[in-house]
Amino acid sequence: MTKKIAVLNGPNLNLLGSREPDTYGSTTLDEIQQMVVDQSNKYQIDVDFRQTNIEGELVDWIQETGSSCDGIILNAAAYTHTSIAIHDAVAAIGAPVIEVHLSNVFAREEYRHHSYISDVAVGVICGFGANGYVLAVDAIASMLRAN
Ligand code: CA2
Repeated sequence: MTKKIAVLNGPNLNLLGSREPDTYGSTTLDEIQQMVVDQSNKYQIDVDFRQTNIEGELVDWIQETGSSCDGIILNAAAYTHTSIAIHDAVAAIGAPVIEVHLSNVFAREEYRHHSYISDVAVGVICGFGANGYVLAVDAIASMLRAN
């Protein structure tokens, strides 16, 4: 049966490709979406790809896709380091969540070293740029195959 994943992106990730290429690379979010869709097609996985700058909307989407999808790839961006609401939403759903960051947050400012998501995610991928999303698709596909 065809599986479905959601890829949820948080604040300012819509700016990818336009600024801060040294930190986040030059790939746009639309290009990342295409990379995710191409990789997911290899596993016959459908993709629901979204971005929002609004914390509550991200919480709503985690709740919604947590029941409509088989897994979630989540880059909550700056909310990763601040949001107990997103922690609680991830903890509340049944679907597995893979946390992704383009940059290696541990090689950056101290305030980026703590994540409210990591302890409720199945795993974390960070520091591989846009390719991290593709690696996350591989990880989720292998998890879903095992189920
Ligand atoms: O490395 C990541 O993927 C982050 O989640 C990106 C967040 C940052 O707050 C996290 O610590 C790590 C920031 C996303 C902002 O994206 C921009 C892209 C281009 C220009 C400016 C911001």
